[in-house]
Amino acid sequence: MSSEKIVITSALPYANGEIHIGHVVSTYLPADIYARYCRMKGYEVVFTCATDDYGTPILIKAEQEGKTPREYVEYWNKRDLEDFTKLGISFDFFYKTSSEENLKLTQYFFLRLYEKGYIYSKEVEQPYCEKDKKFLPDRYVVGKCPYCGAEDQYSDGCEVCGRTFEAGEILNPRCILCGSKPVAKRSLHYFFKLSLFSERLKAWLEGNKNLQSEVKNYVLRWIEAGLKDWDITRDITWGVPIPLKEAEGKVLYGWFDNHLCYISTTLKYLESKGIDGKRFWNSARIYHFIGKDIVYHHYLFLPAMRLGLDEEYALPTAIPTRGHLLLQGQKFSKSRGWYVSLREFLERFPPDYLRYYLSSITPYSQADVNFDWREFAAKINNELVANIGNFIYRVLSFIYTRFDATVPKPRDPDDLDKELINKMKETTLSAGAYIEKNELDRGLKTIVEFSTFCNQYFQRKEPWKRGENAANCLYYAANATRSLAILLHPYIPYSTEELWRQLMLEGSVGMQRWDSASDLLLEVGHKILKPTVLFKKISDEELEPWLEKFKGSKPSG
Ligand code: B3M
Ligand code: ZN
Repeated sequence: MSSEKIVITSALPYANGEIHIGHVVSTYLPADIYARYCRMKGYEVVFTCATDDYGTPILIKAEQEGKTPREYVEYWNKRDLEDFTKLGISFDFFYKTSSEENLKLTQYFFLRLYEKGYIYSKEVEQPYCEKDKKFLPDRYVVGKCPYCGAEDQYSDGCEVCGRTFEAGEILNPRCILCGSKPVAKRSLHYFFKLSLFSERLKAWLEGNKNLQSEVKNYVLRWIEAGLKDWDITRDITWGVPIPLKEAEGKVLYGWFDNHLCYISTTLKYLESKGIDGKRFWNSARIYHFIGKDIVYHHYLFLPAMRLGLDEEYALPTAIPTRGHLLLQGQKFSKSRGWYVSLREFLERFPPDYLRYYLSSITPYSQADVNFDWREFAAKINNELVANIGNFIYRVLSFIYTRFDATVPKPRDPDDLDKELINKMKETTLSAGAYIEKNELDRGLKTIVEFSTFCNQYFQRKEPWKRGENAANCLYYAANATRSLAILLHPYIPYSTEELWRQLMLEGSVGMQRWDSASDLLLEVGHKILKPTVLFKKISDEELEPWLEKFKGSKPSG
């Protein structure tokens, strides 16, 4: 048994609207597959997440709904966890950035960085609405992007060209509350000297062999181009208060505290188990799973802040970064209705169908992934139903009806049996190696190929002709179904638990050792239940409403 320690986090969803299937693809599903796999390897795993509760968009929404921001974020915190749980995302702990623990850790980081001279203050001009009598940070102001000219952009960044900018850079600004033109008013702001970290960040990026090189290279180019200091102040009340007398009424920018929540949440969980959280953190492999839109924050701000505290809290081992999900070749857009919420999806299809399809089409890269309804149905029908499900059902029903529900006693293995045993061992090793490297799609492909081989094995053994072949075939094939339950578990946990139950094996499949998938542990004489099919075909009628809703798609660019 390995005593390796693993911390896994996935990017924190804003407590501001429901989770959709686009969020799942880059962040939550890959992190969950990785976490489940690591647990089965016998590693000590902590898998955490939280809602990202602060920020002006949330404050604005809460104001519009007549709720306090705390009430507002509590609602979404609960909703998000429900949705994730339905999808089988196995967080050990799901918490929030607005926790007491995160407040303490964030203020601690702020003060340490401030003492060391990594944070300085200066007066800056901020947009202020004279009618509403308040400062208007970020999304309180809309206008024209100074870089690409797109209209109706928020003052902190442009959704069209992807650039981020400072307050005051936006053209033709107006207040979102009343539409009037803001005036400039002076305010004391605190800045993090990101520029001071260029060399250390470069050394860390270049020295860390686990980071994806394509991401690393463009982050290195940003450093070459020169890093700007980072305004970490907001003149609002919803956020972590800046712990200085002269900063009363000011809070920290959400991107200062949110990634610290990875640490505060993980430590809180560990400490609730009586474990020294900081020690665990600093001796673990640490993975932060993210989507490519937040690379800047995770590859620059996050490591710089930890470097600023001389790695009192260790830097990540890797930051697995994946692309966005397109829907029928187009970008998700809630306002245009080009969007499927996770909840809505799971009302129609089993969670494992989404997990299976997305896992099979999502590479370990920045490439965007396309959700296509017909391809979704085809994958489920041809692979999950006709390949994996077919093999399992054939084997179990054969044993149930012809062998009195009992695993038969084989003779010495023939060449074909030996080939199956070898394939089982090879697949366990190679699928595991792929998952370990985060190449989850390749891991799955290897397992599906094993299942294809199993079908051919069954076909070639022709157990229905009885003879000596039958007992060997069913003994080895039954063991192959056990292996498949283990190997597929990280990807499709619900169906593999059901298979485990039908196999009348003890405990849960999630508690088994990954490596045991290469062993013949289903014993002669073992009884099984009457099998039922694990996967049902998606019919044209089920698909129709979705094709109708998302028709007229342009081919993806
Ligand atoms: N709340 C979500 C996003 O920008 C943001 C992630 C925080 S991770 C520390 O997609
Ligand atoms: Zn106004």
